[in-house]
Amino acid sequence: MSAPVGDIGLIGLAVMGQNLILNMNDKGFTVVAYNRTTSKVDDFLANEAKGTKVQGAHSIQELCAKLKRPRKIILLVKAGPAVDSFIQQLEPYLEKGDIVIDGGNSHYPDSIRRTKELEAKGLLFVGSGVSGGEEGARHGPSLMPGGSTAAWPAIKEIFQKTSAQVNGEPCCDWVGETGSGHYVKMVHNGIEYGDMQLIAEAYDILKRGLGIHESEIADIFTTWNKGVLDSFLIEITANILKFNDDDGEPLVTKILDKAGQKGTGKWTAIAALDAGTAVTLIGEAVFARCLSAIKEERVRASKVINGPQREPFRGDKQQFIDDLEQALYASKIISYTQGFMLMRETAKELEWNLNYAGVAGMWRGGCIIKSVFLGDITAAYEKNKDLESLLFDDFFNKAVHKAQPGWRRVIAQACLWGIPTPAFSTALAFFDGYRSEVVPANLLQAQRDYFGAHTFRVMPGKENPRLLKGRDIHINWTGRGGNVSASSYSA
Ligand code: 2AM
Repeated sequence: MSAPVGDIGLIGLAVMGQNLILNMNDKGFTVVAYNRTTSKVDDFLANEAKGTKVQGAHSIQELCAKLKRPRKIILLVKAGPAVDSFIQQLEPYLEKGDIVIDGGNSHYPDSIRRTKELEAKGLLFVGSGVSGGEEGARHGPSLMPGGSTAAWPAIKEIFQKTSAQVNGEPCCDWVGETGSGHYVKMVHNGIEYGDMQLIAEAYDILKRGLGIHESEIADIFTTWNKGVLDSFLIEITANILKFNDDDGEPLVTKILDKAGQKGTGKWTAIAALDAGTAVTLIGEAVFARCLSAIKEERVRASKVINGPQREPFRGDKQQFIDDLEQALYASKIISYTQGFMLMRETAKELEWNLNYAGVAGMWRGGCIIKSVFLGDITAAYEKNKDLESLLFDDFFNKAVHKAQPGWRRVIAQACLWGIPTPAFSTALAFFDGYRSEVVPANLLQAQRDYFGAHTFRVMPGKENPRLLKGRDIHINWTGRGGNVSASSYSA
């Protein structure tokens, strides 16, 4: 048999898989393609891949035989059992040091498990976030690989050449251990939910608050896209708002206001609750979609629940629009701050060495949340890889201070108008909580001790013989009952 020619194999010839193969082919790599339904291999070779270096395989054995060592095989199949099934089918034909890469939408706990299982067999596993949809896969996606660290040198060149490039830098770097690639992809999707919700709230305020028509709102977004908000989502929002139906009406005004979701935003919110990290903005973005989904109930409610009489805006309109830009920017800073706090917390718990500067760099191009802003996050983590939160970085610290007055004015005005701003408002509430040396959790602790004898600790500087430092204290608040604390009962 002739020497193997394949640089990398790919299983799963749906659109994403086909596009990623063609992309890797363009970058000079010889890809071997395989699919469960093998007729798709022939179709692909005869059509989309015609005239390329792409090779076909009609069995797993043939696929493995055509690959140079260490073998690298990307799975782009439906997340779940199909991934495990292919790993099982591949194993008999793989040798020590070969690399299985899952580029699908797997949930990170599966990637943690698969890394451990394959490493125990002397194989290497990579779970890679792939973002940017079909277009990204074809012309340069954001790639977020994590897993067996020993695999990185072997796949680095293919991955970094295949990914999107921003200012000559690849939107791909090694994320970290085990399931971290898919974890970071999940957080990326949650952040995408947040960014979209913030833009939707800004649109709502401009439309229902200021009474501005879509065509003019499009111009405002176009202007914003030249400043600190410069990003793909702002750009496409301007284009969407400009897009008219045949009767000249903005098409967006005819779209039913019921948002769908595939669940990765929800995963991020659940992960945040599990980690005990206040990722409130993504949470609100998920809930806003839930509220949108009960359209019929909202229609009924709108008939019987009145909001405030909406007064026409009498202030300086341009000033308010500038404030709104700052409100959007500040809220976005909070959302990313929260997202990175979540990754930091999980990394601590799972003992991952996460490459935070690299993560922001990977998101700079090729994906939905790509923006200039991400370059600033990369810079912040390059300055200090152990940064506690983005708000401690000089650049972002100055930015939120500058944005703060306008941010508050916008939310106050929206409240008076009765226009919901769950994402803007939760961002500001987080900001005010985060910068508070003292929060009213003292009262919560007192309540918990009062009704449940859950005990509390004394505030530094307030110690006395009854309130001893470093001790779990229980007070008999009512003068009745005993002094037994909750930890003394075995409930
Ligand atoms: P198919 O073309 O044979 O259906 C996206 O659905 C990709 O995942 C396709 O390549 C599809 O293969 C593959 N796929 C989906 N479910 C699968 C399964 N249970 N086993 C193997 N491949 C699967």
